Amino acid sequence: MDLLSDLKKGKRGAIAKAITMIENDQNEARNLLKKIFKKTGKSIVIGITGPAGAGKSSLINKTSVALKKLHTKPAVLAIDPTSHVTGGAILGDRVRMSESTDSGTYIRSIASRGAKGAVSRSLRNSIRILEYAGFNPIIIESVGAGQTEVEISNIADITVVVFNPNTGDSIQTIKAGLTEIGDIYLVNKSDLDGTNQLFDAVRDFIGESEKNPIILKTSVKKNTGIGPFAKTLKNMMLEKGKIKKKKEGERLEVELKDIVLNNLSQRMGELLESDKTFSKYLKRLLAKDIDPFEAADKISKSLIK
Ligand SMILES: Nc1nc2c(ncn2[C@@H]2O[C@H](COP(=O)(O)OP(=O)(O)OP(=O)(O)O)[C@@H](O)[C@H]2O)c(=O)[nH]1
Ligand SMILES: [Mg+2]
Repeated sequence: MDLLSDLKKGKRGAIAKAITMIENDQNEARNLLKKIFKKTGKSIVIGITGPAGAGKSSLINKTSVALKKLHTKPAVLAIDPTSHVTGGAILGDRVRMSESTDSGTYIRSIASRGAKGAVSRSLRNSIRILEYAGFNPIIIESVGAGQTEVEISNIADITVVVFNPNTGDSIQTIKAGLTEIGDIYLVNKSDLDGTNQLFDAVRDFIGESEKNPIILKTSVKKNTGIGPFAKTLKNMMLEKGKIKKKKEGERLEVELKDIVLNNLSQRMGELLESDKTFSKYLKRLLAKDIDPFEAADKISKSLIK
């Protein structure tokens, strides 16, 4: 099977296989990325974040159908906050997203656990796979903020924050700084009481934001507000497309630093295993002859000469 040409054709099996490769960080994944990298960096990434249960998956389900009607080809990556062992969240998301899958949207959960940086890495590269397979926009669902390792707003071109009326959660998250990141704020479950109060509260809180974000009311249950939300996204995609190149440049710089630091840290770890200075100061540390900070300073200085 020619994975590359199947990917290019947008074949689901090929996409699934490629993302699995990337998650498992195999050498094959690196080879694949080498081949597709040139063709990536243009699709718009939409991050949808908000408290657990805010209705992110349900919204994405309906919105992707609406986005398809607006002649875009959306794909979805859900960052699974739970362990892959239980599978609970994945199954839940699959069920809630069944409509969008039927309409041809590609949906996939990716694991949120693993070594530091691993989530960002698999997210960035899964986005590249989906882009190569012809998808645009690529929608990322993540529970926000501070709960996932990934700061979704660093990866997304458009960040959408979802709130619900009558939950202490929403006001808490507003206060906790989610108001800094959004390009769009959704008061979802607008079929419930307290919608107008929350809408006003969000408007007041984001009043000073430089981004001048858009606030919308949506109800998945009543199927209201989804059309306007999709249209807003489509317009914003065009707008953000113009500054995509600059953004992509900034992100590549961050990514390159991440990878170099990661490589160095790994190499240094290996060096320490057999380093004489390390064992010398470790002994002195164990004898309480020196404190950990001083010992670390001495070792670091001897390593970086
Ligand atoms: N009343 C009402 N319920 C909604 C609405 N949207 C979603 N729900 C319900 O809210 C619950 C959570 O919805 P999800 O779409 O799973 O929310 P989520 O934000 O993806 O949840 P996590 O991925 O677990 O963080 C489900 O029972 C939905 O049916 C809405 O507009 N109105
Ligand atoms: Mg969800």
